[in-house]
Amino acid sequence: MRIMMIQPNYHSGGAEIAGNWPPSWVPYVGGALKQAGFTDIRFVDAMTDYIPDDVLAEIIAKYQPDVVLATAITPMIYQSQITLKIVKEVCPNAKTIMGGVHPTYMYTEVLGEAPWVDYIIRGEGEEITVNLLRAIANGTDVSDRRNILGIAFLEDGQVVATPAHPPIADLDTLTPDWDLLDWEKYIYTPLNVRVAVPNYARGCPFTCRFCSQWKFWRKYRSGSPKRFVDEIEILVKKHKVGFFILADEEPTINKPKFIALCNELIERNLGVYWGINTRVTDILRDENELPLYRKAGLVHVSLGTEAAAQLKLNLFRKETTIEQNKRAIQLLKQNGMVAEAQFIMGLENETPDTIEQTYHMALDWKPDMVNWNMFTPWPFSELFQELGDRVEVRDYSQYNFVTPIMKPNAMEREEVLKGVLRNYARFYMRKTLEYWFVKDPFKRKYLLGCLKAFAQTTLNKRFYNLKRVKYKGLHTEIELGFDESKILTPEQIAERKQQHPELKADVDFTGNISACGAPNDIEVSACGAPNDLPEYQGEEQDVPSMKI
Ligand code: B12
Ligand code: SF4
Repeated sequence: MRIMMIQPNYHSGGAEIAGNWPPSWVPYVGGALKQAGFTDIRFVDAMTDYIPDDVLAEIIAKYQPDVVLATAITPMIYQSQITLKIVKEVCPNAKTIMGGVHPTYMYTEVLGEAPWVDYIIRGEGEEITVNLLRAIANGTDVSDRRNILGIAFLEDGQVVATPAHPPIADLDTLTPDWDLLDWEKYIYTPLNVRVAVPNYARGCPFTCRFCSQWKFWRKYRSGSPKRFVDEIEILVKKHKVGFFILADEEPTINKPKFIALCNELIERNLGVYWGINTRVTDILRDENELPLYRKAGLVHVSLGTEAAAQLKLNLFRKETTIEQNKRAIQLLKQNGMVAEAQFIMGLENETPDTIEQTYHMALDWKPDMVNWNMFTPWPFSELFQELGDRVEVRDYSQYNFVTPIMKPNAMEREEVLKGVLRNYARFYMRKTLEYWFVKDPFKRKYLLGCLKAFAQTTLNKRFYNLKRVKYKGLHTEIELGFDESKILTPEQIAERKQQHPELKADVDFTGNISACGAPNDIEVSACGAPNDLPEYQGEEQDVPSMKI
């Protein structure tokens, strides 16, 4: 069976400006397929290679795949739908499969808009995809699909979603196939080395209301440090990777294990540098271990310092304080790491003053880098349940952290964007000088490399999608470019909610049939498959249990 995996050609000009990034779902899902005996797999990275649709059509037609897999985060969803439409046009018999965070929750909407998608994989992809492809290979997928956990599809015009597949019990059973990626093209600009995005832990034991990742993985798990470092060794020795970013939401929560991971890296002395996203509280907790982390090659820590005001922190249920943020940044810097702070902008209470405050807070905290991300109301986040009635912009292609989706009460969206761009300009103008005087030569080189990435992508207007900003003398005009047909009036929002309740996100993974086709209102389905979700609790001993 010929399998093609496609990363859709979507760009937004945020985090991707630091280089060309390999999509990790490909080695992880592709590796599981290979392990199960599906060896004829080809990957097309239409994103990194900026492959236009007509060229993609030619590539697909030439390969004649039997099955095509495409991913979709929220802003990529339309391009992912288009990608699979092209597949059906050029290879009508090929089965089209979509996975990733957006279709996992929004399968009803996706299948309604893109009925050419044969299957949606809901949640963690490895085991479900193998089960589905086995059925496709045997020719039994249509007859047996109601028994395959974790998928959604259209049947006689109706959306059918099976209950969730259990989370993968042991992450050490994952078999990522790094050979599927063409490593020459994945370069991290700051260090000019090959970059990888391996996955050590999945899930998050916290419950920030604007985020949906903690729900996506459903249970916090991490692999064994030794097994994980085996993968890093392959990446470094075989594929010449010089830098990696952990794909994890929360890699540090299990401190003894994280220390073991660092010790393993130190022992193997692979000469690789790496970065993580983590929580401020973990950095404060690990103050004494930070030298060890740095010795293990951890050079870049991005902190979820999301909101600049305590009010916002409380709204986000982030459970941290402004003082803690400042202290964590200091600690990282004292230990020779690059400290990156994140702000979330554009909430309903944003004003020109609060935007200005974030700039001054950035100066006060003195992080090496700052990102001002636009608040993005994922339609499957808890916060959306409150805000949904006021989210008129439903053009998901702009749900990308660089576009103000919400209109604050006291400002226009364009003003928010201008304010944020002004903060970036002022902050990095200062840093341009400062970076040259950083004492640690490695950190200096790294930061100047970051500056290069900023400069390059500002010039070619990829950074923050600057194409939208037109300077006319002293006047700046911004064209946000929303698809007008996807901007709803309050009446349309109310009508949609009432007449199409099924379009709501299915965040509980319950699906709408039981595994064997029995009705969903009995506790355990006839074949014994549970209808409810597995317990939401930390698997590992020192992980706090979920607060929902
Ligand atoms: C690495 C990363 C990136 C890299 C992307 C590398 C790449 N080429 O894909 C970079 C830095 C470029 C990036 C950019 C952006 N990112 Co990003 N990124 C991540 C991060 C940190 C890890 C993703 C990852 O690799 N996970 C590990 C893999 C194994 O998991 P996975 O991709 O989810 O895949 C699993 C399942 O989803 C499923 N699956 C996924 N796809 C498919 C497809 C099929 C067919 C199947 C069967 C299964 C399947 O199976 C996989 C294995 O279980 C996540 C946050 C996180 N911790 O997950 C954010 C995240 C994915 N990013 C996000 C966003 C919004 C963006 C940007 C829009 C932000 C911006 N403006 O910069 C851009 C978009 C870039 C683009 N052009 O599309 C959001 C998406 C949220 C959402 N609701 O959609 C996330 C979740 C972060 C967040 N805070 O919410 N990102
Ligand atoms: S700490 Fe909060 S924002 Fe980060 S992954 Fe966990 S729930 Fe999401």
